[in-house]
Amino acid sequence: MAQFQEVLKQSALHPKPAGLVLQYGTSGFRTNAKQLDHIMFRMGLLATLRSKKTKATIGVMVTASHNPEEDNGVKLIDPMGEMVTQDWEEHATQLANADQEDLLTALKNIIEKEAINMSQEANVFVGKDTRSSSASLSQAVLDGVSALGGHSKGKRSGYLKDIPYMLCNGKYGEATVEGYYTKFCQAFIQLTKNTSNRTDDQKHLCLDGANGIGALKVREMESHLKKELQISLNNDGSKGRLNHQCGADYVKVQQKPPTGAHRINPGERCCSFDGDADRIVYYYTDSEGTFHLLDGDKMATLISTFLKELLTQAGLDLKIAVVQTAYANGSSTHYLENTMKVLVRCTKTGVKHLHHVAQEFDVGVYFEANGHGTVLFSKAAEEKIQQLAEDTNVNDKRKKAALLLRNTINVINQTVGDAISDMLLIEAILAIKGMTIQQWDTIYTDLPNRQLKVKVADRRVIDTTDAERRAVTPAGLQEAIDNLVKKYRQARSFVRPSGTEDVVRVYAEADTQESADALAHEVSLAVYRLAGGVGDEPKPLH
Ligand code: NG1
Ligand code: ZN
Repeated sequence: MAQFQEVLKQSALHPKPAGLVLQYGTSGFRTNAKQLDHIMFRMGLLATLRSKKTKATIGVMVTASHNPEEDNGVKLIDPMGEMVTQDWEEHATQLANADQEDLLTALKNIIEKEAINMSQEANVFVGKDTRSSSASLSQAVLDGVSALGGHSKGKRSGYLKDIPYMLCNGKYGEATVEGYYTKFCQAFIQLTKNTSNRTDDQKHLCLDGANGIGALKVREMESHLKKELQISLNNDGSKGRLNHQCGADYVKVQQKPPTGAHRINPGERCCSFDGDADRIVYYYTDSEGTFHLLDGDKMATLISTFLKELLTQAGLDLKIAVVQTAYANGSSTHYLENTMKVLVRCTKTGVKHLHHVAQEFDVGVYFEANGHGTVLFSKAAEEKIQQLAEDTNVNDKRKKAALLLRNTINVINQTVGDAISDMLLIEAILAIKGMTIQQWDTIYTDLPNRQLKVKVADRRVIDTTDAERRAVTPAGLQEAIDNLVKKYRQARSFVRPSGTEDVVRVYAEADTQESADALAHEVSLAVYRLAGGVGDEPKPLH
């Protein structure tokens, strides 16, 4: 077939380095940008097949999120804005690793397995972040799309979060970038309309854009906010490097403010996006100059408490749950379950897993501790809220709650975690509750914790179960961890192979920072010894 001839011809321009094996990981393929050209071309092919199969538009995002500037990555987005299914992740890995001469066979295998009608039209949206490698890599995706006769719906050089949004073809509002801003900003203005006496101080937010795409989009969006939110934007991409000493990952892991920000006044509300603006964390410094981080767990708690109160006031019997991963601070889980009486579920790391579980509830609030997350409402829940908001026979209290719920739904980007939408949601809740960032912070106190990385020869020797909280292999590792955990109070620890870096991640929490640090170190040593550590043995933190 002529189509396959074209694939052959084009693929020669995007050759696969011999011997390179890459895995479709937590968030697609991610590695040094120099190794990704053939992957991009092949993902263009795969997205085209996926579009033919689903008879809908597929998104391809060229980004490595919070990774350093020299990395890049790619992930595929399904028609409703979700990550592609497991089967297609496997197809992606197969296609990516096929040797140059086996590419057509690998492609034909997928076509056969999925019974794809090759005469079906295909449409693909391609988006990229601001990395210097993103222009040529996204071109490689487009080459893949056109080699299989797919149409690329414009070379989208913009914000990645609007891709899933537009894929929904208008389900969440007018399907244009302009519609995206208008919808979220209008909902925010509606939500904050009756919060009397908001001073300019309260309307002010200090934002670190990580020198990424979110910063550009916030600039474009600002006028729609009509001064109801006044943003001081730092690390806006005009000079600094992407994610370099700034951004949500830096702030969360280093537990300190980003560089490149203005001097933060005590109590000033600040937040950081990551480079592709799907993560957000909040922070402030207190009058003693101590830094306080409010991460994904704090956001999930604030949001779920707010929604639960509104559902009660509205008299709506809808099932709400919070979905977390093993990295959620134990204090947050304890507070949600025991004080708020909210159902909490734990899944494997990676938003695709959280998203999936959140869909099981009427209202599913999901966040990773690192600030990646959103809220999902079932169709039935949205309908009930809508009906109540329009019902003329309900009392004022119920009606008011229903209207607030309706506007809350409108401020949320339900397709994926979207830092801009999350920011507007948090800002609206704080405004409605008249809450300062310190008051929000004191809802519960985080247990001291520590995350470390251990280099091993092959991280796949670690296999986990129970939402990654227990290691099944190598033999003896889980026992060693259990024995170490017993030595400390309020302690918990687990290890898992990273899906985005060639390391094993170690997490530990305990009643004091010293204990959390010591436990994390001891567990790192156990990993090093039992799972084939390479390089120097991990050293104690103190
Ligand atoms: P890995 O490298 O699999 O731990 C990291 C984050 C995830 C998720 C992905 C995708 C942690 C501990 N892990 O995954 O939560 O955000 O990157 O960006 O933060
Ligand atoms: Zn990201």
